[in-house]
Amino acid sequence: MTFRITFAVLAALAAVALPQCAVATDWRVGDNSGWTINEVNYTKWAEDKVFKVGDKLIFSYDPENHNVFKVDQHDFQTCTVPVSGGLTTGHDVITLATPGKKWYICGKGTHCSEFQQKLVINVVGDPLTAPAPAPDKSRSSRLILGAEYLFMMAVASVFFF
Ligand SMILES: *[C@@H]1O[C@H](CO)[C@@H](O)[C@H](O)[C@H]1NC(C)=O
Ligand SMILES: [Cu+2]
Repeated sequence: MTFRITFAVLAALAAVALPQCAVATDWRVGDNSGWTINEVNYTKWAEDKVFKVGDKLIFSYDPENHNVFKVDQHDFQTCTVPVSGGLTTGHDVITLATPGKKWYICGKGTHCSEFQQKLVINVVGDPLTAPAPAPDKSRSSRLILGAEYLFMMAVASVFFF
């Protein structure tokens, strides 16, 4: 009886805690098309995805024709290519280290301005390993409180049943 109750509480705890420590995801930007023009709407590509701290973005492309610049919101909107700092290997792997919005553009020709070869994503923090971004604060703390409550229940059940 004791063990059964303890197990049930621990299982409930795991169910609450596990989704928050989900494994990191590797995102191939544009899926099979990769990072290119005339094939992928990158706004649409990113729309239904949840990017988390620790995930990786993989830009796969022909380095003769494309490259990747991480830019700020203004340069993203105006398609302003920085003078340096571009990624040019054709297989650029970027680890998403911090929560918040990230902007990327192609710096070749008019790929950004005329072909919308640009990607903006929002990276969400893992509340158990990284400080949560401000907009998520109330939601994250409620999840943590829920997990802590269940943990206390689990500990209590070990001692009292
Ligand atoms: C790309 O997709 C977004 C979101 O679905 C849409 O608003 C936008 O008009 C599309 N862009 C083009 C160039 O089709
Ligand atoms: Cu390009």
